[in-house]
Amino acid sequence: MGKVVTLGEIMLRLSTTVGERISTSRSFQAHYGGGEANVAVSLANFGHQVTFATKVPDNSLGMTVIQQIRRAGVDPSSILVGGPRLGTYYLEAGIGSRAAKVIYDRAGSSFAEICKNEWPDDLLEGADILHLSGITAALSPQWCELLIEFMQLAHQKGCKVSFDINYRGNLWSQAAAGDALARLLPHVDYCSAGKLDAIYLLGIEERASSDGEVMDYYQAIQEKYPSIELLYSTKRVVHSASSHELTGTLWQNGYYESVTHRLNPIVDRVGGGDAFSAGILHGLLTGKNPQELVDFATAAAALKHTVHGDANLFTAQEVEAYMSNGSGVISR
Ligand code: KDG
Repeated sequence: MGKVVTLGEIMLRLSTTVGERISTSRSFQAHYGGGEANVAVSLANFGHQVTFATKVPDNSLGMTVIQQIRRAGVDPSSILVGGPRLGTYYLEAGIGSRAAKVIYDRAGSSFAEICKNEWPDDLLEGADILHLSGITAALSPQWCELLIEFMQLAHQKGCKVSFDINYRGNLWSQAAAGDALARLLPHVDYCSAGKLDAIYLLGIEERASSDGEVMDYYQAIQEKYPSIELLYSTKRVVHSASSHELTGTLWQNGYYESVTHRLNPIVDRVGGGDAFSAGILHGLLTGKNPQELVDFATAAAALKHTVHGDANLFTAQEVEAYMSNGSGVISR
């Protein structure tokens, strides 16, 4: 098993029940989530030693985050306490052909306000992987600089850098994200990036549909950023908000695709990408081959869609049992 540090923002999520709009909802379900926290929880469920670094305010919301992180089996000792507030996001659940909707209320959060490294020098000591995401770079130009600093520090300590582009259109423009990614990606070893990221954020020319397969984009990203050893993302076929088909794809000295899973019904799709990333990192830490990596990660992501909240709560044994019973698989 491995040692992983993830660093990013965690927020209070307030979600409507299915069939309610935010404007008329009289009650909201509370969960806590954030891309890097979700990866941390999932990896802890898979049995790894995981530290989650973030900053939360010194109030009941901040203390609840710390309790939840500890309860999930993740080390909360690198959660800084202080600053103005916990970010919040509202989720209006989708149904049928109506997609879910997200409203962020996160400006000025304790985490977003950070502008220099506030963590002790030993944060990355002994870590195999540092996992970060583009959501953090979107919070401020200072955070983009800090991410580069953390990536360089990780490499000095012999730790691999995992990075999920995680583009969020309601946080920044494609042009701003493109500029930041051009500075971040030269420091990345494992990267979650797909065809749309390649075209709209990384300046890779769109291919004609006949030869526009995801593997061509992976190859083009890898040529542009040769430090990236591994690229991965999922392909979705959307039938309705509650019925999708999911296939995992991966590039590691060659192209690999998982079996396709049917997700129907979908209870909650938030965090599906993070469950996939955690599945990939788990596979790397346990010496799986590329086909096993992508199959495990896709099954983990498929299971995430069956539970409420942002984090994947399944163990590696449960993911493997789900893979071997084959119930969600529609193509091999
Ligand atoms: O990947 C899931 C995340 O989007 C969710 O947990 C909330 O971190 C979040 C964000 O910034 O949207």
